Amino acid sequence: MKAIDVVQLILKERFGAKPLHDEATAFAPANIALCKYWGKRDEALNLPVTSSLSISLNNQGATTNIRLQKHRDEVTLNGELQSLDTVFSQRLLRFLDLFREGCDLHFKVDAQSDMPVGAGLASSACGFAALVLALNQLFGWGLCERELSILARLGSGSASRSLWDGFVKWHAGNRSDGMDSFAEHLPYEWPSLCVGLCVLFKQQKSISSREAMKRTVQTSPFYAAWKPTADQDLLCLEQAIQSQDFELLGSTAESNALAMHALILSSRPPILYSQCETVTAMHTVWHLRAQGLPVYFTQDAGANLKLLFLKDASNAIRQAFPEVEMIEPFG
Ligand code: 2P0
Repeated sequence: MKAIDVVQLILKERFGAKPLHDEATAFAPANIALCKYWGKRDEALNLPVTSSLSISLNNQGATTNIRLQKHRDEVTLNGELQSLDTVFSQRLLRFLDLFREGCDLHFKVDAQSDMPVGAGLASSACGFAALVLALNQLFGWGLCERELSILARLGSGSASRSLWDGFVKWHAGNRSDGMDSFAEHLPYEWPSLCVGLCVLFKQQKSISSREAMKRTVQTSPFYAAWKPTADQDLLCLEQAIQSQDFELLGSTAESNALAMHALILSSRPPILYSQCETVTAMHTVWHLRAQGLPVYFTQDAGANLKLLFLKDASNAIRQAFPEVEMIEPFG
């Protein structure tokens, strides 16, 4: 099945209809996975091998404005006009093509991202989620959250989780059309929980998560261990969230991230997202923990770390990581 078939299934008679408005704007928060999505069972539809669970970063994310244009597409990122043949523009335009099949429609897309793009800081997730929300307004589709999550997934898997604040679970599903692979908000608040963004490296990563994911699935001798590990971690995280057990949350998220990076490193040829600064920061976290401070980290497809801690620990975290950007997901 192709992405456009899924779009037709969701839009039904609205497929191919003209937009209701000339422009629309939407915001979507960035999300950080505590149980990671790593590996697809269907690359065209971004269907995952495992379910995953994330926390959204409140008001940090992407704001996307989309407006109709007369003659040609235009893309700007943080106010800068992008050439249409960059990877960024191509991915975005290919996604827009799903919604203008057979119509002579052109768009101007202005994407504003609070997160550095391509640095393993969840920029594509919030970018595609904001775009889908903006398209829903522009065309006046009136889609429900589940349908929006499925459409966002077609742009980028992790975007399916960026439509809500707080904790979000993406169900892997098992249907080949992916209609059971969508995310949903988990109704739990945890006001004292903090996420610290440790931006150690802003440069674009050398290999995209899409490529790295594919290589891991195809070549890591350990990939078979990933599904049972992620399934178990997901159960622990859900239990930790329900009972507000911070040690269980932090230790599970950290181990899950390290297991994902171990898989990635064992790909052939190998991929290592960490830089020296990443490893130093990991040792600092472990040292703080050995001294009794409850702090954990998670790491996505890049060199940066995200710290997990409770508000009481903020001062100690600030001393150890002066540059950290602190976010209160429920603040
Ligand atoms: C996640 N990541 O769960 C994992 C952990 C990065 C590390 O989802 O190919 O940009 O667009 O579906 O969503 C990053 O991969 O990949 C990602 P595609 P995506 O957040």
